Amino acid sequence: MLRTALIGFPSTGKTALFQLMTSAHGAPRAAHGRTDVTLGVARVPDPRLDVLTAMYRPRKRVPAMVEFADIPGRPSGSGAGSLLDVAAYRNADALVHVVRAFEDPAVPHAAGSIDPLRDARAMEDELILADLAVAEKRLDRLAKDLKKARTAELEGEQAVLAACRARLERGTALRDLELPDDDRRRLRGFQFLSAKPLLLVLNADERDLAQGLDRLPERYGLAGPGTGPRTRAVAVCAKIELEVAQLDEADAAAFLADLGLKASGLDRVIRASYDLLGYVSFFTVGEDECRAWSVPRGTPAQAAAGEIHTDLSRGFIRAEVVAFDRLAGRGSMAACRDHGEVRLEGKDYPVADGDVITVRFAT
Ligand SMILES: Nc1nc2c(ncn2[C@@H]2O[C@H](COP(=O)(O)OP(=O)(O)OP(=O)(O)O)[C@@H](O)[C@H]2O)c(=O)[nH]1
Ligand SMILES: [Mg+2]
Repeated sequence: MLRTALIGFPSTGKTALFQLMTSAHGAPRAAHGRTDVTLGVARVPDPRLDVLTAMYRPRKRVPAMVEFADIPGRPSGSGAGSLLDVAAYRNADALVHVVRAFEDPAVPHAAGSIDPLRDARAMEDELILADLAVAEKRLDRLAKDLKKARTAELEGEQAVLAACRARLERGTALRDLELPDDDRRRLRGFQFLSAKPLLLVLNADERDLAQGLDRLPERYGLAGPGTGPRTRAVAVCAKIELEVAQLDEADAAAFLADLGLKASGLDRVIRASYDLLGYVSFFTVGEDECRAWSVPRGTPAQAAAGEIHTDLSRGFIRAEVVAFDRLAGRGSMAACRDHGEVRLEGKDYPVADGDVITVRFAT
């Protein structure tokens, strides 16, 4: 399951967004050993799963899921330590920075005024400072160890960490750093925050709805040229959309249309996250269960099978694959077979978005 953590200064709407994303799916729970970290799960909306469910009428319908961790914000300049002691940030596949754009005299802004670009940059600086603290600490330790014994591995680690430190000292995040696989492996354990893909969620003012939310991140300078490949920005209006989410489906759709929104906040945030991370969905079907799964684009069939169950990966023989569009078009797996549209693929086959997969495996 894809794991994300909400990051942001106080009173930006993190908890409101968390509720918007996760309210449809069970009660949130406290993270292990922390009372200030709340974990919740969002179901990934996917109309294709509805089509498959209508076709198979399974006992269970299981959407793909994304975990969100909600953590109270601390004011800008709280120091690197304030980010470093939250494991949910370090364990996340992506960070979601909730940036406040809504005005509300009843909800004071920690920095005294509304300025999304300033806040986005301030958070970037916090991430960079937190990483710098980690890199420096490890480099000090390495210098001592290398005096005792020089090994190629330690020297390699020192070289790549020094490159990271130089970059961080220039005020640049590690997100877009291109590295050979060896160096990537050396850095993995540090879980650098500024290396994680970053989704900026602009929490818009109600008045912004009139002009539409699509272009809002760009208008604030949070999207467009100059923002790196591993960042995305999307705008929501958490408070209003939370109210809409409490309506039944038909009313909610009508209300969203009234507001000029093409999709719900949940939809837009999830889609932006998938796009950011390069995730694709594949499906497993049957009378027992129809289910959506998410894997990074290009994941080989054998590894994708491992998402379902480790036995399926271990005993993997072949994957029977049919594209969702074909299956939906023909109306049944049998018809797809008759037309030769069910392919047999080996363990290295890169799973494509919309693949409906049956894993053949030996126990
Ligand atoms: N007007 C308006 N108010 C909002 C919006 N989103 C959140 N709020 C309000 O702002 C206040 C703070 O929102 P929260 O979601 O609790 O903010 P937070 O980021 O979780 O705050 P911390 O956990 O303290 O860091 C609450 O009173 C919300 O109702 C919004 O889009 N518009
Ligand atoms: Mg909160």
